[in-house]
Amino acid sequence: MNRRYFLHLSVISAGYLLAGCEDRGATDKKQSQKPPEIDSDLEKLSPQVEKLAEDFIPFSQKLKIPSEINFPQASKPVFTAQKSEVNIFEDAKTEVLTFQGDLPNPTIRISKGDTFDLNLVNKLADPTIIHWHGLIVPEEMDGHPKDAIETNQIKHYHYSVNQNAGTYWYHTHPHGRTGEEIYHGLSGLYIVDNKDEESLNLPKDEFEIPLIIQDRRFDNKRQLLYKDPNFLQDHNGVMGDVILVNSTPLPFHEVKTGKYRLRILNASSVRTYKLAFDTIEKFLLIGTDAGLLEEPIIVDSVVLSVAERVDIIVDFKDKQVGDRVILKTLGFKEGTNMKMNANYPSFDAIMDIMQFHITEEFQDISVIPNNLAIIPRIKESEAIQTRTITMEIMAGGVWTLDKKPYDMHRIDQKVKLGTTEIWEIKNTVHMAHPFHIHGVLFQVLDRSGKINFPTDKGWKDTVLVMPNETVRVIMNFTVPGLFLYHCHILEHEDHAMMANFLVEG
Ligand SMILES: [Cu+2]
Repeated sequence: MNRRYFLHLSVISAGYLLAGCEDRGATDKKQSQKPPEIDSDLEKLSPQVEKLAEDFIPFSQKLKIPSEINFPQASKPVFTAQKSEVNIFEDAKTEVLTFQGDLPNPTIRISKGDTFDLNLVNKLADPTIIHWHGLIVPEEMDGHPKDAIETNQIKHYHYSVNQNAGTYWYHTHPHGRTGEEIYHGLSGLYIVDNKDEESLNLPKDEFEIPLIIQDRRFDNKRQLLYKDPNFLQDHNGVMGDVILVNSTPLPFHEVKTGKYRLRILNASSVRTYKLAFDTIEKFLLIGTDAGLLEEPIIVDSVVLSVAERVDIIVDFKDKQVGDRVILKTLGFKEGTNMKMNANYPSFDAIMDIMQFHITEEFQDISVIPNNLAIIPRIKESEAIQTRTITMEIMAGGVWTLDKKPYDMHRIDQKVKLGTTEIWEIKNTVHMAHPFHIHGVLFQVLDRSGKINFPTDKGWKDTVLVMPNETVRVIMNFTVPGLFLYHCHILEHEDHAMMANFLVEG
């Protein structure tokens, strides 16, 4: 086997040390007294785990924090989509794609009411375009694949931001290559602030941490591997064994004994995470894709599918200097029973994501308010019609919506500007799909399945539709033009699971 694996199952961090890796350092000694966690994947994946010990020490690299481009101070920043070599691993250069030469790409930071202005230069071999995910912008600014620019062309983005404070993101969206480009680096965070939120006194500055989670595959030269041509299952979604946070593999981050606001984005290709902490039982969910919830919800885990964001508050007050806390995924076996590439941890794999090192006492007297935001509920009675969108897999394994493989120039739905509609998204397949609509923010009315998602209570632009489930969402169409709706599993949208709707004025 010439591939090396860095998979890190939580069972290792719980102290179930395998022969030959006792020297992992102080990180795990503290917890090594605890009994191992039961992990059904351990037997299946243990050869990979042994490989890990030879190659890579988890939690040895410091979490990178993206730089920020702040508007309105920033004057016409330039994003040059380009090949770059960066240190994902400290000991090697990895060839990736970046906007400004390094990873993670900068975070866009802008206040409601301000104007966004940026030039995209395409230095890639193929056409590309940036989509501002969750931003309500004019059609020509949205980054539809029909607007992709050729090599060496420039696209000027200019629009005003007039929506809820929230954790949005950006990524390229070229026809058929979105998965490959995001996989190699072309995405980043886009945070909108506003005054209402400032008065809440939520943790900020060093106590506010953006976390972009992505699972990836690397070869033995630390180079990214995308779809494996030998495994057709990769068309169902590319899952990796190395979890990157802000482009850092299994990083650590130093914290104080106080409250932290974590803005978390799942920018993976297909993997859904069920996020939890190993030694902190409860945390607060305070926000979803497009802003704060009405009130915090106490949770012990939160499900985050591709393209979704959560805003959470975790409190390290009961920890002591020297303690370690791991953020992990508990696995999400409900997400699929489709065949995936068996060389990589499956949907139900328990995996570590990163580790927090408690390094300093801190008297945190802040209080998270009970009332965070007002979410005006869109009434069902306002809807002028209900549309049904069906998620399908066609003969030959082609992922589609309504049995029609995506055609960039076909209008699949026509909607009237200024109206409200209910969309009923019906999943007919044994795999959960995150459904994203451009040009709107929506509210989830209900879902037919059994799992209760607390994130359904907030503003959304992406919603996970479980296998054989129907989810109803409601929204107002406020911007005219041609927009997309699609599955946000990147290999599915590239396949054909995407469609166009026209909002007519
Ligand atoms: Cu899908």
